Amino acid sequence: MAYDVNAAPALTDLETSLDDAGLKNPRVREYVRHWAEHTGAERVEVIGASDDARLISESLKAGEILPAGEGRYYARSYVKDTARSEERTIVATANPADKGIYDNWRPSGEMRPLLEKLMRGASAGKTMYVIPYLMAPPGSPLEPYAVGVELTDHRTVALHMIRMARCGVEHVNNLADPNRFVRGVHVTGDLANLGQGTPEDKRYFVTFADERTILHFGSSYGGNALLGKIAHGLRQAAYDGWASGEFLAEQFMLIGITDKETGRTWHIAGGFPSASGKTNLAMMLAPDSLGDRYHVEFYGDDIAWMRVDPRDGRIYAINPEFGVFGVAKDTNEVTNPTALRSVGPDTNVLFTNVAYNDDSHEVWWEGRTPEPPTDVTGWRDWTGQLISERSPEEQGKPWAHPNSRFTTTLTNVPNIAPDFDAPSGVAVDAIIFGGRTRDREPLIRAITDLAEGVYDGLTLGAEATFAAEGVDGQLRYDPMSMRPFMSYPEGAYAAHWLKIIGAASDQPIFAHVNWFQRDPDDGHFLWPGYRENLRPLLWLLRLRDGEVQGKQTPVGIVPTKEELDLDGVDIRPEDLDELLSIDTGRWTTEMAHREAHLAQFDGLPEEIWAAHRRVAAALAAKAG
Ligand code: GTP
Ligand code: SPV
Ligand code: MN
Repeated sequence: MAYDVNAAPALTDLETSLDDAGLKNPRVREYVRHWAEHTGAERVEVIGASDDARLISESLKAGEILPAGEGRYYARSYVKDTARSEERTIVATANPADKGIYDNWRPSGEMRPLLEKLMRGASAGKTMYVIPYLMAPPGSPLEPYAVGVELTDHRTVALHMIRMARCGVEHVNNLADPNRFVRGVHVTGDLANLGQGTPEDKRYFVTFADERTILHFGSSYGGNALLGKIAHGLRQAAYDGWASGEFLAEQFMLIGITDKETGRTWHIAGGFPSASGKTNLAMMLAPDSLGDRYHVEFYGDDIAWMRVDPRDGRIYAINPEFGVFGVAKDTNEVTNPTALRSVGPDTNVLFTNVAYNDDSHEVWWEGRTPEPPTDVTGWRDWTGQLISERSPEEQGKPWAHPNSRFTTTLTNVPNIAPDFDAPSGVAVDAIIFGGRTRDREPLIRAITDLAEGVYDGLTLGAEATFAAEGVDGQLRYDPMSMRPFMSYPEGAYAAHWLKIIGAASDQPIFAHVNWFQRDPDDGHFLWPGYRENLRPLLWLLRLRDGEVQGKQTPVGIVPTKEELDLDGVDIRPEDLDELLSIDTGRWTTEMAHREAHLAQFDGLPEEIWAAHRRVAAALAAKAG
């Protein structure tokens, strides 16, 4: 595109608009000026949470979003822009030693000019929204790592950022070091001409981790465009946590479980790969038979930063986010009533890529009700096609995209913990890993040894989902659920885990959970899941407190049937047996795959190899 810097029309007003917004940080102003000129944006607008109502009404007027009931909104994305792209996501630094197996490392000297070229003049005619944000509860000891400024040329992305992060100039105006903020530039590009998923793909999503700069070009979807969330909250923060030696940043949910009889509260953090149950677990309502006694509190559903608090030597976790970007599919009154409350009237929720009714402004997605609405009048699928105009071959297609989502702030979540924004976070009692695994993995197995727990996270194997393009259903290893978000080498990552958790005086117990085991013949889920998932977690906490013993197996401690509170659970006895058993033969085969998986990682700590050998030896002894 021909672009003449001198032609930038209204940028003379830039200083005035920064002044009017009260943006004082000189380094932020310098940065905004640089990228406004570079991208050719027509005007610049600094925004924060207080601008939401105005931005919503502007977006409605422009037809970028549609009303979806009282205080609820709906947006469709471009049809080829519905999920994260792992292939196009890159971590770039100046140091080739930062190259790992999963971080798609490239030299920053090569990527910088590429991104600069793609972004030059690419926001011409558009408004550049300047969004200062904080990825931490205010006052957190990790605040210095949490400050950022996203520049985006997409208003719907700005609306999402306001929901997902704490936004406003106050987060950058009085920094001890005014230069210490993550610089994130998001340029949407011409979505219809980017060759998504072809050899001519023009998209690039790059985190320049050692420069604390994020340049994303070519998408307006979630993790590709909300730079505070995934690029900063996970990739950049993981890198910073490692480089400083201070903390871990993981794709983890974070919950509290309170026993109302004793008043005791435990906290569990845990990683499941994308679209594998973190949000649902964090919003879990106790099963009816346990509801009088237990209550689950939501702290976070996608990201946790963890550190040792020197005051008591325990691991403390915070949720750096301020909202939920949740999967719509299968969310209903039975599976997740909490989620439905959090997207109810006047929540200012934004739905993306679900089905929408032009007349009634209702939304629908697969699993919302057992069958789609019978009267299809006014209903359009996520691509905008009228259901009534579908050809016979198109009848079976889903109405909503499988990765359609809802975006709502934490304060709308009915089970939000009262202390969700406590600056120091909460002490972690247990760390769990899990994923979509159709066989082998039992309902829960507890691990009491640190190296074996870290080893278990590193060997998390699961089916990938529709949350990323082109990988749905692939069985793959997803270490700690961080495979798409890894930003430094895996050997160093393992060592950093051992160091951080190892420094705690009272270490969390580990466990591997699986809600997704299936019957090989008819495919039904052996475990009912959702609200019932509280039961194995209660068992884990009792094990930690020494109240139950479980059954030692080569791969960890499994509950006995008697120990698992199953009052009111609808489950076939043979399914339960399967869920609590370990197939030694199947696990022995798995160990060979694990060995090959771990062998890819340079410099993997000897403790991890020793843990692998211990598990392998225990399996061999069992097999006799
Ligand atoms: P990301 O936001 O992509 O990181 O996903 P997530 O891990 O938060 O996943 P989420 O809780 O949104 O769940 C994704 C899908 O899994 C939804 O369609 C859920 O309905 C489904 N799901 C969640 N928990 C369970 C469960 O216990 N059993 C079954 N069968 N499905 C579940
Ligand atoms: C995921 O894909 O794991 C998400 C959604 O949590 S995104 O923000 O797009 O990464
Ligand atoms: Mn996620």
